[in-house]
Amino acid sequence: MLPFESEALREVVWWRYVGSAEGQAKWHAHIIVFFMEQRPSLRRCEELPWHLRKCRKWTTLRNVLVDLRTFDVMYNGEQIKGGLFSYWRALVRGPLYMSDEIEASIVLQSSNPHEPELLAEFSSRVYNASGPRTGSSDALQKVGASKSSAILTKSATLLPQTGNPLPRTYTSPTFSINSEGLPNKSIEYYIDGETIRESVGETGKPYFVSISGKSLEDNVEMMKLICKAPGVAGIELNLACPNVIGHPIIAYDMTQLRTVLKTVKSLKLSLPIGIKLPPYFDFIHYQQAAEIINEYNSTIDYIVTMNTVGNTLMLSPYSNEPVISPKGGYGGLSGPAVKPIALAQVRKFYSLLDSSIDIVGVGGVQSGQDVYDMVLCGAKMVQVGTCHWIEGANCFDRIVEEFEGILERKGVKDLEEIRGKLKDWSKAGAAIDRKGRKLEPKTAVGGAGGGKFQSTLDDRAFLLLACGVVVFTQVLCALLAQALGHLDVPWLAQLMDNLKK
Ligand code: RRO
Repeated sequence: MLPFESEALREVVWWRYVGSAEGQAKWHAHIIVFFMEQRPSLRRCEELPWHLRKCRKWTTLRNVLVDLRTFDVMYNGEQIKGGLFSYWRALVRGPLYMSDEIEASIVLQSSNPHEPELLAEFSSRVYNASGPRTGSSDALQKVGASKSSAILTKSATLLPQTGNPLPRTYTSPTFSINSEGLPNKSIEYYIDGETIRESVGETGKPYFVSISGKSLEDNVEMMKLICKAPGVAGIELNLACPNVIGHPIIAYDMTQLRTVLKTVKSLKLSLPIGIKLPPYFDFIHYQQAAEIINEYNSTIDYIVTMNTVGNTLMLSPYSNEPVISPKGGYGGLSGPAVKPIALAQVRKFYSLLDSSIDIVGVGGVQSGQDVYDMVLCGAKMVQVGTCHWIEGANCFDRIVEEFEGILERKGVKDLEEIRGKLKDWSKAGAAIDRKGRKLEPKTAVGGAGGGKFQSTLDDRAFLLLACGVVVFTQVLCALLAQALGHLDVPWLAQLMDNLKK
Protein backbone atom coordinates (compact mmCIF):
# COMPACT_ATOMS: atom_id res chain seq x y z
CA MET A 1 0.00 0.00 0.00
CA LEU A 2 1.22 3.53 -0.71
CA PRO A 3 2.24 5.49 2.38
CA PHE A 4 -0.62 7.95 1.83
CA GLU A 5 -3.18 5.17 1.71
CA SER A 6 -1.77 3.48 4.77
CA GLU A 7 -2.02 6.80 6.65
CA ALA A 8 -5.61 7.21 5.49
CA LEU A 9 -6.43 3.67 6.54
CA ARG A 10 -4.84 4.32 9.93
CA GLU A 11 -7.06 7.39 10.33
CA VAL A 12 -10.21 5.45 9.45
CA VAL A 13 -9.37 2.64 11.87
CA TRP A 14 -8.58 5.16 14.60
CA TRP A 15 -11.91 6.95 14.27
CA ARG A 16 -13.87 3.70 13.86
CA TYR A 17 -12.31 1.70 16.72
CA VAL A 18 -10.39 4.08 18.98
CA GLY A 19 -11.92 7.54 18.83
CA SER A 20 -10.50 9.15 21.99
CA ALA A 21 -7.57 9.17 24.42
CA GLU A 22 -9.53 6.84 26.69
CA GLY A 23 -10.21 4.45 23.78
CA GLN A 24 -6.54 4.55 22.87
CA ALA A 25 -5.53 3.66 26.44
CA LYS A 26 -7.96 0.73 26.35
CA TRP A 27 -6.38 -0.68 23.17
CA HIS A 28 -2.85 -0.21 24.49
CA ALA A 29 -3.93 -2.19 27.56
CA HIS A 30 -5.39 -5.01 25.35
CA ILE A 31 -2.20 -5.23 23.34
CA ILE A 32 -0.11 -5.27 26.52
CA VAL A 33 -2.15 -8.18 27.92
CA PHE A 34 -1.81 -10.02 24.58
CA PHE A 35 1.98 -9.64 24.38
CA MET A 36 2.59 -10.26 28.08
CA GLU A 37 1.39 -13.82 27.51
CA GLN A 38 3.78 -14.41 24.58
CA ARG A 39 7.38 -15.58 24.56
CA PRO A 40 9.98 -12.87 23.88
CA SER A 41 9.90 -12.96 20.07
CA LEU A 42 11.25 -10.10 17.95
CA ARG A 43 7.68 -8.90 17.40
CA ARG A 44 6.92 -8.91 21.14
CA CYS A 45 10.16 -7.05 21.88
CA GLU A 46 9.27 -4.42 19.29
CA GLU A 47 5.71 -3.92 20.44
CA LEU A 48 5.41 -4.54 24.17
CA PRO A 49 7.89 -1.94 25.56
CA TRP A 50 6.45 0.68 23.20
CA HIS A 51 2.89 0.15 24.44
CA LEU A 52 4.03 0.03 28.05
CA ARG A 53 5.77 3.36 27.68
CA LYS A 54 2.73 4.85 25.98
CA CYS A 55 0.65 3.78 28.98
CA ARG A 56 3.39 4.94 31.36
CA LYS A 57 3.51 1.53 33.00
CA TRP A 58 7.06 2.13 34.14
CA THR A 59 7.39 -0.73 36.58
CA THR A 60 6.08 -3.32 34.12
CA LEU A 61 8.34 -1.84 31.44
CA ARG A 62 11.34 -2.28 33.74
CA ASN A 63 10.33 -5.84 34.56
CA VAL A 64 10.01 -6.68 30.86
CA LEU A 65 13.39 -5.14 30.04
CA VAL A 66 15.26 -6.98 32.78
CA ASP A 67 14.12 -10.35 31.43
CA LEU A 68 17.33 -11.82 30.00
CA ARG A 69 15.74 -13.37 26.91
CA THR A 70 14.07 -10.07 26.06
CA PHE A 71 17.37 -8.28 26.56
CA ASP A 72 19.10 -10.79 24.29
CA VAL A 73 16.57 -10.34 21.48
CA MET A 74 16.62 -6.55 21.76
CA TYR A 75 20.35 -6.13 22.16
CA ASN A 76 21.09 -8.33 19.16
CA GLY A 77 18.30 -6.96 16.98
CA GLU A 78 19.78 -4.26 14.77
CA GLN A 79 16.48 -2.40 14.49
CA ILE A 80 15.53 -2.36 18.16
CA LYS A 81 18.85 -2.04 19.97
CA GLY A 82 18.47 1.77 19.99
CA GLY A 83 14.98 1.35 21.42
CA LEU A 84 16.34 -0.75 24.28
CA PHE A 85 18.73 2.03 25.25
CA SER A 86 16.13 4.77 24.96
CA TYR A 87 13.67 2.86 27.19
CA TRP A 88 16.37 2.45 29.80
CA ARG A 89 17.33 6.09 29.57
CA ALA A 90 13.72 7.11 30.11
CA LEU A 91 13.42 4.74 33.07
CA VAL A 92 16.65 5.55 34.80
CA ARG A 93 17.42 9.16 34.20
CA GLY A 94 14.29 11.00 33.15
CA PRO A 95 11.63 12.17 35.54
CA LEU A 96 8.93 9.65 35.98
CA TYR A 97 6.10 11.41 34.30
CA MET A 98 7.60 13.02 31.25
CA SER A 99 5.43 14.70 28.71
CA ASP A 100 5.22 12.97 25.34
CA GLU A 101 7.25 15.79 23.80
CA ILE A 102 10.13 15.24 26.21
CA GLU A 103 10.01 11.49 25.76
CA ALA A 104 10.12 11.95 22.00
CA SER A 105 13.06 14.34 22.23
CA ILE A 106 14.98 11.89 24.40
CA VAL A 107 14.52 9.10 21.86
CA LEU A 108 15.42 11.39 18.97
CA GLN A 109 18.48 12.78 20.68
CA SER A 110 19.94 9.48 21.76
CA SER A 111 23.08 10.15 19.74
CA ASN A 112 23.27 13.85 20.58
CA PRO A 113 26.47 14.75 22.46
CA HIS A 114 24.53 17.32 24.54
CA GLU A 115 22.14 14.69 25.79
CA PRO A 116 23.65 14.32 29.28
CA GLU A 117 23.02 18.03 29.91
CA LEU A 118 19.44 17.77 28.74
CA LEU A 119 18.84 14.80 30.98
CA ALA A 120 20.67 16.33 33.93
CA GLU A 121 18.21 19.21 33.85
CA PHE A 122 15.23 16.90 33.99
CA SER A 123 16.77 14.66 36.59
CA SER A 124 16.42 17.57 39.03
CA ARG A 125 13.17 16.02 40.27
CA VAL A 126 12.13 19.26 41.93
CA TYR A 127 8.89 21.01 41.02
CA ASN A 128 6.24 23.26 42.52
CA ALA A 129 3.59 22.25 45.00
CA SER A 130 -0.02 23.18 44.37
CA GLY A 131 -0.83 26.31 46.39
CA PRO A 132 0.07 30.00 46.28
CA ARG A 133 1.58 31.27 42.99
CA THR A 134 -0.02 28.44 40.99
CA GLY A 135 -3.46 29.87 40.31
CA SER A 136 -2.89 31.57 36.94
CA SER A 137 -0.98 30.94 33.72
CA ASP A 138 1.15 34.03 34.52
CA ALA A 139 2.36 32.44 37.74
CA LEU A 140 2.74 28.98 36.19
CA GLN A 141 4.76 30.43 33.31
CA LYS A 142 7.34 31.63 35.85
CA VAL A 143 7.53 28.12 37.31
CA GLY A 144 7.98 26.70 33.79
CA ALA A 145 10.76 29.18 32.99
CA SER A 146 12.66 28.22 36.15
CA LYS A 147 14.54 24.98 36.85
CA SER A 148 11.35 23.36 38.13
CA SER A 149 11.12 20.00 36.33
CA ALA A 150 7.33 20.13 36.00
CA ILE A 151 4.39 22.52 36.36
CA LEU A 152 1.49 21.86 38.73
CA THR A 153 -1.67 23.95 39.00
CA LYS A 154 -3.55 25.19 42.04
CA SER A 155 -6.21 22.67 43.13
CA ALA A 156 -9.22 23.22 40.91
CA THR A 157 -12.95 22.96 41.56
CA LEU A 158 -15.68 22.62 38.94
CA LEU A 159 -16.57 26.31 39.18
CA PRO A 160 -14.33 29.30 39.94
CA GLN A 161 -14.04 30.29 43.62
CA THR A 162 -12.75 33.38 45.42
CA GLY A 163 -11.90 31.46 48.61
CA ASN A 164 -12.20 32.34 52.29
CA PRO A 165 -12.39 35.91 53.66
CA LEU A 166 -9.15 37.90 54.18
CA PRO A 167 -6.78 37.92 56.00
CA ARG A 168 -6.29 34.24 55.28
CA THR A 169 -2.50 33.83 55.25
CA TYR A 170 0.27 34.46 57.78
CA THR A 171 3.99 34.03 57.16
CA SER A 172 7.02 34.05 59.47
CA PRO A 173 10.63 32.92 58.92
CA THR A 174 9.96 29.49 60.42
CA PHE A 175 6.37 28.68 59.44
CA SER A 176 3.29 29.85 57.58
CA ILE A 177 -0.42 29.36 58.11
CA ASN A 178 -3.09 29.55 55.42
CA SER A 179 -6.79 29.17 55.16
CA GLU A 180 -7.22 30.18 51.57
CA GLY A 181 -10.32 28.04 51.01
CA LEU A 182 -9.46 26.93 47.47
CA PRO A 183 -9.47 30.16 45.49
CA ASN A 184 -9.11 29.03 41.85
CA LYS A 185 -10.19 29.80 38.31
CA SER A 186 -12.07 26.48 37.74
CA ILE A 187 -11.10 23.26 35.98
CA GLU A 188 -12.15 24.69 32.64
CA TYR A 189 -9.42 27.34 32.96
CA TYR A 190 -6.63 24.94 34.00
CA ILE A 191 -7.25 22.49 31.14
CA ASP A 192 -7.81 25.16 28.53
CA GLY A 193 -5.30 24.91 25.65
CA GLU A 194 -4.39 28.58 25.97
CA THR A 195 -3.63 28.27 29.71
CA ILE A 196 -1.46 25.21 29.10
CA ARG A 197 0.36 26.81 26.17
CA GLU A 198 1.04 30.00 28.17
CA SER A 199 2.21 28.04 31.21
CA VAL A 200 4.42 25.52 29.43
CA GLY A 201 5.70 27.82 26.68
CA GLU A 202 8.59 26.33 24.74
CA THR A 203 9.81 24.31 27.69
CA GLY A 204 7.89 21.10 26.93
CA LYS A 205 7.72 20.46 30.67
CA PRO A 206 5.03 18.11 31.98
CA TYR A 207 1.90 19.99 33.06
CA PHE A 208 -0.06 18.46 35.94
CA VAL A 209 -3.51 19.49 37.13
CA SER A 210 -4.46 19.33 40.81
CA ILE A 211 -8.13 18.92 41.69
CA SER A 212 -10.04 19.19 44.95
CA GLY A 213 -13.75 18.86 44.17
CA LYS A 214 -16.52 19.59 46.64
CA SER A 215 -17.76 16.02 46.23
CA LEU A 216 -16.65 12.71 44.73
CA GLU A 217 -19.00 13.37 41.81
CA ASP A 218 -17.23 16.67 41.13
CA ASN A 219 -13.85 14.94 41.22
CA VAL A 220 -15.06 12.24 38.80
CA GLU A 221 -16.33 14.88 36.39
CA MET A 222 -13.07 16.81 36.57
CA MET A 223 -10.91 13.70 36.06
CA LYS A 224 -12.90 12.80 32.94
CA LEU A 225 -12.52 16.34 31.61
CA ILE A 226 -8.76 16.33 32.25
CA CYS A 227 -8.29 13.03 30.39
CA LYS A 228 -9.94 14.53 27.34
CA ALA A 229 -7.71 17.64 27.43
CA PRO A 230 -4.57 17.43 25.28
CA GLY A 231 -1.35 18.56 26.93
CA VAL A 232 -1.94 17.36 30.49
CA ALA A 233 0.69 14.91 31.84
CA GLY A 234 -1.10 13.76 34.97
CA ILE A 235 -3.63 14.38 37.73
CA GLU A 236 -3.00 15.15 41.39
CA LEU A 237 -6.15 14.35 43.33
CA ASN A 238 -6.07 16.40 46.54
CA LEU A 239 -7.63 14.37 49.36
CA ALA A 240 -6.25 16.56 52.12
CA CYS A 241 -7.41 20.17 51.93
CA PRO A 242 -7.93 21.27 55.56
CA ASN A 243 -9.58 24.60 54.86
CA VAL A 244 -12.99 24.07 53.34
CA ILE A 245 -15.55 25.09 55.90
CA GLY A 246 -17.81 22.13 56.76
CA HIS A 247 -15.67 19.55 54.86
CA PRO A 248 -13.40 17.30 56.94
CA ILE A 249 -10.07 16.10 55.48
CA ILE A 250 -11.03 13.20 53.17
CA ALA A 251 -7.99 10.96 53.63
CA TYR A 252 -8.39 10.88 57.43
CA ASP A 253 -11.60 8.91 56.87
CA MET A 254 -10.41 5.46 55.73
CA THR A 255 -13.84 4.36 54.50
CA GLN A 256 -14.07 7.45 52.33
CA LEU A 257 -10.49 6.96 51.10
CA ARG A 258 -11.35 3.42 49.94
CA THR A 259 -14.54 4.61 48.21
CA VAL A 260 -12.63 7.33 46.37
CA LEU A 261 -9.94 4.93 45.14
CA LYS A 262 -12.52 2.33 44.11
CA THR A 263 -14.31 4.98 42.07
CA VAL A 264 -11.07 6.20 40.47
CA LYS A 265 -10.23 2.60 39.52
CA SER A 266 -13.60 2.16 37.84
CA LEU A 267 -12.89 5.18 35.63
CA LYS A 268 -9.87 3.51 33.95
CA LEU A 269 -8.21 6.88 33.45
CA SER A 270 -5.77 7.29 30.59
CA LEU A 271 -3.45 9.59 32.59
CA PRO A 272 -1.13 8.91 35.54
CA ILE A 273 -2.83 9.70 38.81
CA GLY A 274 -1.41 10.71 42.17
CA ILE A 275 -3.24 11.37 45.43
CA LYS A 276 -2.24 14.11 47.85
CA LEU A 277 -2.41 12.97 51.46
CA PRO A 278 -2.60 14.79 54.79
CA PRO A 279 0.10 14.17 57.43
CA TYR A 280 -0.50 11.11 59.62
CA PHE A 281 0.88 10.94 63.13
CA ASP A 282 0.14 7.48 64.45
CA PHE A 283 1.77 4.41 62.88
CA ILE A 284 -1.59 2.63 62.79
CA HIS A 285 -3.02 5.39 60.59
CA TYR A 286 -0.11 5.13 58.16
CA GLN A 287 -0.69 1.39 58.01
CA GLN A 288 -4.41 1.71 57.39
CA ALA A 289 -3.91 4.29 54.62
CA ALA A 290 -1.07 2.32 52.99
CA GLU A 291 -3.11 -0.88 53.02
CA ILE A 292 -5.94 0.80 51.13
CA ILE A 293 -3.62 2.50 48.64
CA ASN A 294 -1.80 -0.81 47.99
CA GLU A 295 -5.15 -2.42 47.16
CA TYR A 296 -5.34 0.05 44.27
CA ASN A 297 -1.73 -0.21 43.14
CA SER A 298 -2.77 -0.70 39.52
CA THR A 299 -4.70 2.60 39.65
CA ILE A 300 -2.62 4.93 41.81
CA ASP A 301 0.73 5.81 40.25
CA TYR A 302 2.05 7.98 43.08
CA ILE A 303 1.24 9.67 46.36
CA VAL A 304 2.11 13.24 47.26
CA THR A 305 2.88 13.56 50.91
CA MET A 306 2.09 15.79 52.62
CA ASN A 307 -0.48 18.58 52.56
CA THR A 308 -0.28 21.24 55.29
CA VAL A 309 -0.73 20.23 58.93
CA GLY A 310 -4.42 21.01 59.28
CA ASN A 311 -6.21 23.24 61.75
CA THR A 312 -3.31 24.91 63.56
CA LEU A 313 -3.66 28.21 65.41
CA MET A 314 -1.34 31.20 65.83
CA LEU A 315 -2.06 34.28 67.96
CA SER A 316 -0.77 37.81 67.73
CA PRO A 317 1.02 38.75 70.98
CA TYR A 318 -0.17 42.33 70.40
CA SER A 319 -3.87 41.83 69.77
CA ASN A 320 -4.12 38.46 71.53
CA GLU A 321 -6.27 37.33 68.61
CA PRO A 322 -5.73 34.76 65.84
CA VAL A 323 -3.51 36.00 63.00
CA ILE A 324 -5.96 34.90 60.28
CA SER A 325 -9.70 35.38 60.06
CA PRO A 326 -11.48 32.31 58.53
CA LYS A 327 -12.59 29.26 60.55
CA GLY A 328 -11.92 30.91 63.93
CA GLY A 329 -8.26 31.40 63.00
CA TYR A 330 -7.50 27.70 62.29
CA GLY A 331 -5.38 27.03 59.21
CA GLY A 332 -2.88 24.69 57.53
CA LEU A 333 0.70 24.86 58.81
CA SER A 334 3.61 24.78 56.34
CA GLY A 335 7.22 25.96 55.94
CA PRO A 336 10.52 24.89 57.56
CA ALA A 337 8.84 23.92 60.85
CA VAL A 338 6.98 21.02 59.23
CA LYS A 339 9.98 19.41 57.51
CA PRO A 340 10.44 16.68 60.17
CA ILE A 341 6.76 15.76 59.82
CA ALA A 342 7.12 15.57 56.03
CA LEU A 343 10.28 13.45 56.19
CA ALA A 344 8.48 11.04 58.51
CA GLN A 345 5.60 10.68 56.01
CA VAL A 346 7.94 9.95 53.10
CA ARG A 347 9.99 7.47 55.10
CA LYS A 348 7.03 5.64 56.55
CA PHE A 349 5.12 5.37 53.28
CA TYR A 350 8.32 4.28 51.51
CA SER A 351 8.46 1.30 53.85
CA LEU A 352 4.73 0.50 53.58
CA LEU A 353 3.73 1.08 49.96
CA ASP A 354 4.21 -1.27 47.03
CA SER A 355 7.29 -0.30 45.05
CA SER A 356 5.11 0.42 42.00
CA ILE A 357 3.64 3.44 43.83
CA ASP A 358 6.02 6.37 43.77
CA ILE A 359 6.37 8.99 46.46
CA VAL A 360 6.47 12.72 45.87
CA GLY A 361 7.80 14.43 49.00
CA VAL A 362 6.60 17.88 50.04
CA GLY A 363 6.77 19.89 53.27
CA GLY A 364 9.30 22.45 54.49
CA VAL A 365 11.66 22.07 51.52
CA GLN A 366 13.72 25.21 51.01
CA SER A 367 17.24 24.04 50.15
CA GLY A 368 19.17 21.43 48.17
CA GLN A 369 19.89 19.63 51.45
CA ASP A 370 16.14 19.35 52.09
CA VAL A 371 15.67 17.74 48.66
CA TYR A 372 18.54 15.36 49.39
CA ASP A 373 16.92 14.38 52.71
CA MET A 374 13.60 13.69 50.99
CA VAL A 375 15.28 11.47 48.38
CA LEU A 376 17.20 9.63 51.11
CA CYS A 377 13.87 8.90 52.78
CA GLY A 378 12.48 7.50 49.52
CA ALA A 379 10.98 10.38 47.50
CA LYS A 380 11.20 10.07 43.72
CA MET A 381 10.19 13.68 43.13
CA VAL A 382 10.12 16.64 45.52
CA GLN A 383 7.73 19.59 45.57
CA VAL A 384 8.35 23.07 46.96
CA GLY A 385 5.40 25.06 48.32
CA THR A 386 5.95 27.70 51.01
CA CYS A 387 9.48 28.61 49.88
CA HIS A 388 8.09 29.20 46.35
CA TRP A 389 5.34 31.32 47.89
CA ILE A 390 7.82 33.51 49.80
CA GLU A 391 10.83 33.56 47.51
CA GLY A 392 9.15 33.32 44.08
CA ALA A 393 9.96 30.96 41.21
CA ASN A 394 13.70 31.77 41.41
CA CYS A 395 13.82 29.41 44.38
CA PHE A 396 13.72 26.44 41.98
CA ASP A 397 16.98 27.53 40.35
CA ARG A 398 18.68 27.98 43.72
CA ILE A 399 17.37 24.72 45.20
CA VAL A 400 18.18 22.64 42.10
CA GLU A 401 21.70 24.12 41.92
CA GLU A 402 22.28 23.42 45.63
CA PHE A 403 20.98 19.87 45.17
CA GLU A 404 23.17 19.23 42.12
CA GLY A 405 26.15 20.62 44.06
CA ILE A 406 25.52 18.12 46.87
CA LEU A 407 25.22 15.24 44.39
CA GLU A 408 28.46 16.29 42.72
CA ARG A 409 30.34 16.59 46.03
CA LYS A 410 29.12 13.16 47.07
CA GLY A 411 29.85 11.65 43.64
CA VAL A 412 26.23 10.56 43.12
CA LYS A 413 25.64 9.89 39.41
CA ASP A 414 22.16 8.48 39.59
CA LEU A 415 19.51 9.28 42.19
CA GLU A 416 18.67 5.61 42.56
CA GLU A 417 22.04 5.21 44.29
CA ILE A 418 20.67 7.17 47.26
CA ARG A 419 16.87 6.98 47.03
CA GLY A 420 15.41 5.36 50.11
CA LYS A 421 18.89 4.47 51.39
CA LEU A 422 18.48 6.21 54.77
CA LYS A 423 20.43 4.26 57.38
CA ASP A 424 19.57 3.74 61.05
CA TRP A 425 21.28 5.79 63.75
CA SER A 426 24.80 4.58 64.60
CA LYS A 427 27.63 5.64 66.92
CA ALA A 428 29.87 6.30 63.93
CA GLY A 429 27.17 8.45 62.34
CA ALA A 430 26.68 10.41 65.57
CA ALA A 431 30.42 11.18 65.71
CA ILE A 432 30.32 12.46 62.10
CA ASP A 433 27.27 14.55 63.03
CA ARG A 434 29.08 16.13 66.02
CA LYS A 435 32.07 17.00 63.83
CA GLY A 436 29.83 18.47 61.16
CA ARG A 437 27.93 20.60 63.67
CA LYS A 438 31.17 22.06 65.00
CA LEU A 439 32.23 23.12 61.52
CA GLU A 440 28.89 24.58 60.57
CA PRO A 441 27.50 27.96 61.60
CA LYS A 442 24.82 27.36 64.21
CA THR A 443 21.46 28.19 62.70
CA ALA A 444 18.69 29.94 64.57
CA VAL A 445 16.15 27.79 62.67
CA GLY A 446 17.97 24.46 62.78
CA GLY A 447 18.85 22.19 59.88
CA ALA A 448 21.70 22.58 57.48
CA GLY A 449 21.56 24.71 54.37
CA GLY A 450 18.52 26.65 55.47
CA GLY A 451 18.92 29.16 52.64
CA LYS A 452 17.33 32.53 53.01
CA PHE A 453 15.75 31.93 56.42
CA GLN A 454 19.09 31.30 58.09
CA SER A 455 20.39 33.71 60.71
CA THR A 456 23.75 32.63 62.08
CA LEU A 457 24.80 33.02 65.71
CA ASP A 458 28.44 32.91 64.57
CA ASP A 459 27.92 36.18 62.73
CA ARG A 460 27.17 37.86 66.06
CA ALA A 461 30.24 36.32 67.73
CA PHE A 462 32.37 37.58 64.85
CA LEU A 463 30.96 41.11 65.25
CA LEU A 464 31.78 41.16 68.99
CA LEU A 465 35.31 39.94 68.32
CA ALA A 466 35.82 42.61 65.64
CA CYS A 467 34.63 45.37 68.05
CA GLY A 468 37.05 44.05 70.72
CA VAL A 469 39.97 44.13 68.28
CA VAL A 470 39.14 47.74 67.25
CA VAL A 471 38.95 49.00 70.88
CA PHE A 472 42.16 47.14 71.82
CA THR A 473 44.05 48.60 68.83
CA GLN A 474 42.87 52.11 69.64
CA VAL A 475 44.06 51.86 73.28
CA LEU A 476 47.41 50.51 72.06
CA CYS A 477 47.82 53.41 69.60
CA ALA A 478 46.93 55.93 72.31
CA LEU A 479 49.52 54.39 74.66
CA LEU A 480 52.14 54.57 71.91
CA ALA A 481 51.30 58.18 71.11
CA GLN A 482 51.50 59.07 74.81
CA ALA A 483 54.89 57.31 75.09
CA LEU A 484 56.21 59.19 72.06
CA GLY A 485 54.99 62.47 73.52
CA HIS A 486 52.36 63.18 70.84
CA LEU A 487 49.60 63.11 73.45
CA ASP A 488 49.32 64.57 76.92
CA VAL A 489 46.38 62.81 78.57
CA PRO A 490 46.77 62.63 82.39
CA TRP A 491 44.90 59.30 82.88
CA LEU A 492 46.99 57.66 80.14
CA ALA A 493 50.19 58.87 81.78
CA GLN A 494 48.91 57.42 85.06
CA LEU A 495 48.09 54.08 83.32
CA MET A 496 51.58 53.91 81.83
CA ASP A 497 53.20 54.62 85.20
CA ASN A 498 51.15 51.80 86.72
CA LEU A 499 52.12 49.42 83.91
CA LYS A 500 55.82 50.27 84.39
CA LYS A 501 55.56 49.45 88.12
O1 RRO B 1 -6.74 26.52 49.33
C1 RRO B 1 -6.46 26.15 50.48
O2 RRO B 1 -6.90 26.69 51.49
C2 RRO B 1 -5.57 25.00 50.71
C3 RRO B 1 -5.63 23.82 50.03
BR1 RRO B 1 -6.76 23.51 48.59
C4 RRO B 1 -4.79 22.73 50.41
O3 RRO B 1 -4.80 21.64 49.85
N1 RRO B 1 -3.97 22.93 51.45
C5 RRO B 1 -3.91 24.11 52.13
O4 RRO B 1 -3.12 24.23 53.08
N2 RRO B 1 -4.70 25.13 51.72
